[in-house]
Amino acid sequence: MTMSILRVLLTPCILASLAQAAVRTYDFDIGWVYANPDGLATRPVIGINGQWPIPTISVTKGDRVVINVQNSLGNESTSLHFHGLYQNGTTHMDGPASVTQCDIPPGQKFTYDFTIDQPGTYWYHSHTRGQYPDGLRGPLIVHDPDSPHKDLYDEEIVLSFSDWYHELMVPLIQREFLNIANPSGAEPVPDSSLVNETRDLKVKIEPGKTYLVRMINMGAFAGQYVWFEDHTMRVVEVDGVYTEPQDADMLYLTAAQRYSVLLTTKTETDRNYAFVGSMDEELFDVIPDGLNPNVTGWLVYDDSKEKPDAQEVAEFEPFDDFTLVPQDKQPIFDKVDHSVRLDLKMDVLNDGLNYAFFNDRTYVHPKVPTLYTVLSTGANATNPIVYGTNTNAFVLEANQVVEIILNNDDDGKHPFHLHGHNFQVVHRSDDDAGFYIPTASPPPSDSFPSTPMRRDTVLLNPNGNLVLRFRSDNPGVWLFHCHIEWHVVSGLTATFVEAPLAIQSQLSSLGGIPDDHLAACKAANVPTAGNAAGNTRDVFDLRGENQSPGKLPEGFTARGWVALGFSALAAVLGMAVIGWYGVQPMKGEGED
Ligand SMILES: *[C@@H]1O[C@H](CO)[C@@H](O)[C@H](O)[C@H]1NC(C)=O
Ligand SMILES: *[C@@H]1O[C@H](CO)[C@@H](O)[C@H](O)[C@H]1NC(C)=O
Ligand SMILES: *[C@@H]1O[C@H](CO)[C@@H](O)[C@H](O)[C@H]1NC(C)=O
Ligand SMILES: *[C@@H]1O[C@H](CO)[C@@H](O)[C@H](O)[C@H]1NC(C)=O
Ligand SMILES: *[C@@H]1O[C@H](CO)[C@@H](O)[C@H](O)[C@H]1NC(C)=O
Ligand SMILES: [Cu+2]
Repeated sequence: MTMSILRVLLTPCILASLAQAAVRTYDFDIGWVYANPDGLATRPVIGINGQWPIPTISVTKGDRVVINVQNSLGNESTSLHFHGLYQNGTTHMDGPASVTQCDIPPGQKFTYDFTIDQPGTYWYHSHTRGQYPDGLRGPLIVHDPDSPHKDLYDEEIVLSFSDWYHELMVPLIQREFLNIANPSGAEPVPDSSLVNETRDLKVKIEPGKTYLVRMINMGAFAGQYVWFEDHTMRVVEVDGVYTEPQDADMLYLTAAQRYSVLLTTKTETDRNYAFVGSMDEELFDVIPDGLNPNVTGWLVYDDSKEKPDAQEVAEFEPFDDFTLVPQDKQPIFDKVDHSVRLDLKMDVLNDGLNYAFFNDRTYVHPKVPTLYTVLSTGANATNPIVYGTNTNAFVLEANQVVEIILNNDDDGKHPFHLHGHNFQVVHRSDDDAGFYIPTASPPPSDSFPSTPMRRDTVLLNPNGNLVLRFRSDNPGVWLFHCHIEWHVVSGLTATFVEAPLAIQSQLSSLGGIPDDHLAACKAANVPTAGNAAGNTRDVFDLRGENQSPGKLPEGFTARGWVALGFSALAAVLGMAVIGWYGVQPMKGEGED
């Protein structure tokens, strides 16, 4: 990695306690490069400064980070989100396009500037529609001189796990996923599993030491089972939250989850050990012939010795994260001020495509980024109507205990992520429990854990439910969405507008949205004021807003549509074949 991209400038600090705070400046030129990470196909990937994998952002708690982005992709817009960071006071630096900023069009520059005041294992990735699986995803590590576990380990290791596609996302979305030939919404199945964006990772370790292994699932879709042969993991952090140590033989990392574990090496160096990331095939509608869901890496004690193949495990029995206890023992928020219920389902709309819904609405991005609507609608910003009919917007008051009840009316697993916060996971049902019934017993609320685990991404079980709680102490516009990128594309997103009047005063005290952010909108021809439709005069008039296709006519079932979709496809293919024959020169024609 070229060190010129990282300039560390020490800021003079008046306060001795902040003496270590630094400004870390990164110049990120985002552009296409070619790579072949699984050895099976060379393809264009999105790199930074001509390199892929992209650099790790590695800072110390308290640092200010300045990232100067140049979009050199030429043919795609982009954005960066810093997954898990609270962005307290800087919601405009959170990253999601059409939410807290405009997409950065090709040729434009855009600066992210924020302070990180939380320790742990994070990552950063594009938050432009469907883009990060093309490679714009990397670790973000926040070191903590005050970590409660710092005396328990000698060194750190960072491992990313991910799924990988040989095709680019744009054609996968258009030709396979959102296509009338796919009315059931089957997600494209990855071609490979990677660790550190390769299938050949050797991790050099020394005997008789303890390592802090930071693991991140940066994938688009697949959860990964992870285990180290003959070595126990001791979990000490999830998604940036320190936990009471607990031993685990196998972990399950959904897309976007992180774990830090203590791993103590053996005293002998007589052999090397395999470790495995294994994609959860239950997520896949079909398992293509020849798919290898596993990636093997090695703990290398002695490089001259064999790197053994992984042994087969009979069953996947991962550690249950629900049993984790945060090290700070934050008590359960037991008095809920505002409960939000979200019912999830998948269905076909009248364009024949399969979408994802919360409460019968699929997310469609507004014409004006939601944050800019907050800033330009005055006191009307507290009225959810101004954010549009397809943004699933909820306005939260400041400093309340907010609860999300999430009901899964779908037979798939979904990893849910909230921006701007972590949340207490106070209840998670098993598969097929149906909708959560708050008043029923069991589970009465006194069966909730007294110090629930907190994290920022959590798995919702098939046809099951989840109850999450957090305090609305961070004014901002924060998305809540499934972290399977296919489901983001098909609309499984809600918008929390937290303390909108406080956002207005916070940002005006900073001097408003920075000029380069507004310039990106101008270059992209995106309005920066008014309601979701861009109406500044009557903010309750949403005419012209972006909306989803309409519902299927009554009595027209998705199953019926599947059948029709296939016959329509057959007809289209038939016509195409006829058309193709039609343009072939007739035998003998034009030969005289
Ligand atoms: C953008 O450019 C890349 C690299 O040249 C190319 O592979 C890709 O197909 C292009 N994408 C679109 C959407 O045109
Ligand atoms: C894995 O990748 C991360 C991020 O690029 C890097 O910091 C780390 O050193 C790599 N680990 C190994 C064992 O090479
Ligand atoms: C992947 O690993 C699992 C668990 O060990 C095993 O059952 C499966 O056979 C492996 N698949 C391949 C293709 O090696
Ligand atoms: C954000 O900052 C405020 C004021 O310092 C603090 O009370 C609050 O806990 C912070 N919220 C988060 C999510 O860090
Ligand atoms: C709220 O919107 C209505 C309708 O556009 C407008 O008449 C009113 O002045 C707005 N209120 C404020 C405080 O901006
Ligand atoms: Cu999902």
